[in-house]
Amino acid sequence: MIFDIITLFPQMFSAIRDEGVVARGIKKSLLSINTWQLRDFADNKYRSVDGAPYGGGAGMVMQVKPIRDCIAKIKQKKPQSTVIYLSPQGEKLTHKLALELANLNSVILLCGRYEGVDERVVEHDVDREVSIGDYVISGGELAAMVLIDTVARQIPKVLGNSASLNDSFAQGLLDHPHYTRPEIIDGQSVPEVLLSGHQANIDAWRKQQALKISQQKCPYLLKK
Ligand code: 4H3
Repeated sequence: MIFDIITLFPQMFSAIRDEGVVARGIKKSLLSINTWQLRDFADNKYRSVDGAPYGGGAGMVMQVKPIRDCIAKIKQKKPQSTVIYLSPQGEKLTHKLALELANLNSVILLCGRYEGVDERVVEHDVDREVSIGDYVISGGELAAMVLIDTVARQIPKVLGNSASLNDSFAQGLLDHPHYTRPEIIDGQSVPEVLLSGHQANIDAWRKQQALKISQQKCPYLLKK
């Protein structure tokens, strides 16, 4: 899977490119991350890509032309690419959406800054708008990285031992609690069942814990 990212801050993506699960996926040639500096598509010597909003008000708006030209350039080689704009107006990023996006071969992630992009980009150039939650962040880059990480985990072989099948959300639930050595610390002990060696009982306990925690913290997960 290829991610082409349109951004004013390409360096930010070193955070996922250099370390962790995404970095491993890149090393195994299962995914790649290409960044495109939007300023390279500016048509003025100041490399400016924004303008004041029609109608007045605070902040700046990202102009259509540089974005459209950058998308066209990427699509020369990958005409089938799906263009995703990260914004609070988007469809909520969930495990289900991550599974769906993991089937795509090439994705263009458009990262906004300032007040966002000119609406005509959303109308004409964007295939899908995706949101990581009901809050505003200062740029689309962090949202794009969240999307890449969660989608990458669902691509077969990116996780060492196909652990994505173990993702709690693969069951549509929150995770059960985890424990490791030592057996007792500061008077706190590990639940007996986990030391029993009886795998069926352990599995049943974990399932029951996952259900209980999901019911308490995210009851809407159980309504599905
Ligand atoms: C995504 C992007 C929140 C989300 C974002 C989200 C800056 C979008 C700018 C950028 C626009 C103004 N905030 N919830 N911020 O996924 O381009 O919103």
